[in-house]
Amino acid sequence: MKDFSVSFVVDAGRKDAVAAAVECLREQGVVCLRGITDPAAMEKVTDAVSSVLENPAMLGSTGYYMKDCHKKLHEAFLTSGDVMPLLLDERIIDVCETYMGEDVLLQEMLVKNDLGDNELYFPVHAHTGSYRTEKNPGPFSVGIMLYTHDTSAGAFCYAPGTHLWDIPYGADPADYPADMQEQIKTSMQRISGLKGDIVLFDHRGFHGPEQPVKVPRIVFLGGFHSAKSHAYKMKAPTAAYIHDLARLSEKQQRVIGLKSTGVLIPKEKMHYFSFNRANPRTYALMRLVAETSFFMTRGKWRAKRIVKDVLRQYMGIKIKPKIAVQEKE
Ligand SMILES: O=C(O)CCC(=O)C(=O)O
Repeated sequence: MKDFSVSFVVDAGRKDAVAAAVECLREQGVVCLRGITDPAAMEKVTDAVSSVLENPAMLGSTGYYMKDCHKKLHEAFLTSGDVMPLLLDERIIDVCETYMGEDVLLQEMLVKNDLGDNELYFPVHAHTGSYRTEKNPGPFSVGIMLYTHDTSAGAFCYAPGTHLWDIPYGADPADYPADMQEQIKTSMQRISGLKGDIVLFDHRGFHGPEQPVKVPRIVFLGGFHSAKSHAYKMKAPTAAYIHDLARLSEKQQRVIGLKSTGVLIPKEKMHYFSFNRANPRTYALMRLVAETSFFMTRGKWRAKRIVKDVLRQYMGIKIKPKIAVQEKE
């Protein structure tokens, strides 16, 4: 895949960074804000991400989610308290709100670790804003991606200018006339980036990760949608820790949903909570293993209790029950 040939990087240190980013979004449909993330906060975030990606979340243990064999996922804001200020930087909000010309609300935000298994599982697409309650022409949501490491192979790709078509034939390039398909193919370019870069993109333009590739990649991925055209609702329930919300400004709290009127889809319909639906046999097997293990452990407890009762009743030996660590706290 060829790298983006036109200028799409805006230095966040520029005085006119917001205006320049909005201009780039209008023209290309995509922009990369460089130098916007605090390097020390980025370090803390990447350490937290590495730790969360070490083990699967099972029966309440912390760790990653996996609905298919290609990628690990996790809720962005539960990864580290430093994530929210980075992804809800007021300059990012200003770019999105100026571009869309109205207030925005968080759509979703997750960590995605594509494993680099050399398969094409997330083909090029555009978003149609199907969750909208009010459909008007023009932008309805802006995607956001934070690169957690320098990224080239497997980076996000975008076909500049295709956002201006306003998705006349839907999400799938295959449904477009041949000349438009050709244009999507030839204009598609890779947004190689550096650790800490924030990429914003109009969801109506054709995009997707570079695939197939053999290298893994970890990004924060999500979006902001127009509040009005989604009835001031967020896309889905989004988890965050209360003490982290306290660090946010009023504007950030509004965008993260503290003044939203609800959600458009329930939690169990969210893709990263769909392991049981996507893998029913594996889920049934893992459930059987867990439940059998707990059943056997209950048997062990019972046997121990019987022995203790016998010792107490017939030999007068009393064994004090142990207090678990958490119960002492
Ligand atoms: O993972 C990527 O690079 C692309 C993400 C994407 O296509 C999307 O959020 O719709």
